[in-house]
Amino acid sequence: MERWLPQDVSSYGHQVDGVIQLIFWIVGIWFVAALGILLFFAVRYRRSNSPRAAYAPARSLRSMSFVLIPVVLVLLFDLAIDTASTRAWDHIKVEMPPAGQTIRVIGKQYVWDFVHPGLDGELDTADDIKETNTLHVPVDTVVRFQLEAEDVIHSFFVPNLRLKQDAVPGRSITGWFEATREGTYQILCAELCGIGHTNMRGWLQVHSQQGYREWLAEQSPESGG
Ligand SMILES: [Cu+2]
Repeated sequence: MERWLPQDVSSYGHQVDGVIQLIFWIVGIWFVAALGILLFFAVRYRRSNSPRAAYAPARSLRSMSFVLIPVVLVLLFDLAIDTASTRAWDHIKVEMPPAGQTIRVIGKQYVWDFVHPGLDGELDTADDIKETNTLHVPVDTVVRFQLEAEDVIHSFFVPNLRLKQDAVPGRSITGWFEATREGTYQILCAELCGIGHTNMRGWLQVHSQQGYREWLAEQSPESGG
């Protein structure tokens, strides 16, 4: 199943994938079972082989159990999914690990603007580095983002990070991720935001720690570049 999903380069990606797999197997097995039972009954109780169907009200516990048992089963499987997904949700959305880096992501029709802190590590200072459609981060570092939208609702989607978060005008939404592998990964907008929505794409560039420092130095005016 791992092969069907984009490569996981996120510290919490395995938790998201775990929930997807759990749901896939529970739903998949019951889907096949339900179709099998339907087919079996259709053949077993076909018209040429059976008396005419009659309406039978469920007065005994035994006849009610045909509904009650499936209800309990659905509830139990639902609780299993809830338990697994709550654990992932708490880790990803509630607990906020200390940030090694804070960036700002601004969605607007039809580009992503990324604001990186400069060498001082602080946003909203003179050495901030603004790039359109390319986000630079160091590997194995908790990156906290402040997500904003300039015009309409967008959604910051990085499939390889298992990250998708709506960007809402007038709000600054905080989240985090930690990329575990160097490379270049696609960033998409996952909220239909207008005529150019499908072209609203960017790239996440995950550098080595050393490579990120070099990139930062290159961008800084003091470096003489
Ligand atoms: Cu968009």
